Amino acid sequence: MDQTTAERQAYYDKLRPNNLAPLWEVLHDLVAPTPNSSLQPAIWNYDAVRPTLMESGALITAKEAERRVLILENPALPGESRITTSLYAGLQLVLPGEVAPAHRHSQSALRFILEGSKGYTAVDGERTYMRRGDFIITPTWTWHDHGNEGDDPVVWLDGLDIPLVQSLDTSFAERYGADAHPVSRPPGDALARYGSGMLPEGYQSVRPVSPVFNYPYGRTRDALETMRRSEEWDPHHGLKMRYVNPVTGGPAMPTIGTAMQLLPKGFETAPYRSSDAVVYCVVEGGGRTRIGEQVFDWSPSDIFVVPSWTHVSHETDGDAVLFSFSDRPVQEALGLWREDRQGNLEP
Ligand code: GTQ
Repeated sequence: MDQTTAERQAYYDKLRPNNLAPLWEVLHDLVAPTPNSSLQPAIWNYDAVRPTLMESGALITAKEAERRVLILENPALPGESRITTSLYAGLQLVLPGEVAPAHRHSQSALRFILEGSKGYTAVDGERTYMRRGDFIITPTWTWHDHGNEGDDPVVWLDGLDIPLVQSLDTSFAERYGADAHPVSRPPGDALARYGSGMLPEGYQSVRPVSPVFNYPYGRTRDALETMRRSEEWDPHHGLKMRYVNPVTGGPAMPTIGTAMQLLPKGFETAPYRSSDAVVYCVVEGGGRTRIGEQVFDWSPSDIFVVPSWTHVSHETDGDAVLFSFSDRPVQEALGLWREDRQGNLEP
């Protein structure tokens, strides 16, 4: 240690007991020229994870677990229950006849359905039945319980803003005290009322969340299939549609943005990056995605994550459909969101 280093170290040692620290030692990490995320790109192969998930079904009931979920942890952040810096993801299993009891919390959740046809989620008094490819929301502080009335396991991908809420220290949660919250409206009511290109006379939205809480895959897929005929492909995204709150045109929930994109057979997207780390779930088709320097092959139900400000490009074998979610609405609301369509692969 030279004289200067020793003097400075002695000075820093005096600071610590007083809860002080020198900015100049950390400034360039704190105020980085580009996001210096510690996230790693990663993929979860559904066929490989599924048997392990099913094993949990014999180990604990949905009721005892409250939510029987395997958390998808970013490999760079083991034990932190997060797939990106701000978002949590997990695979939830509900076996035939099981219920996951009613509760509510400040964290917002999305469900993206992978398996089963008779699973349901009830949100604030309305049940919605869930099928593969359906996108369902449980907005902040809404009562929700899940169940399975069918003969096959029900599995979905959960996406929650748990780490974001954690970093703001705003977690509140309570149990309803019974398995199910009372049902007061017939299934499909919200979609008919708010998702038919009309709104009830005099309707005023009271919260920044979509009154539609199930966006069925049939409608999404039909929309993409009809639009593909116009052949207007975005070089970076193919044909990409964002899920919106029909009242505002904004995202379905304020903290998590979601999209579905169609990439036709043989399509290669141009390199793209954005400041939001993105979680993808393959709905249909096969292909591969380059994330930074790594290439990940994927097939239906695989889940992969792209870190912030990392180049991503997709290539498909057949027609492919990808669901994705990120914290983009938060970044946009705060004026932080950026994208780079230059495709310049220099760092
Ligand atoms: O279904 O309410 O994956 O509260 C994590 C926390 C799911 C849920 C999760 C939750 C839920």
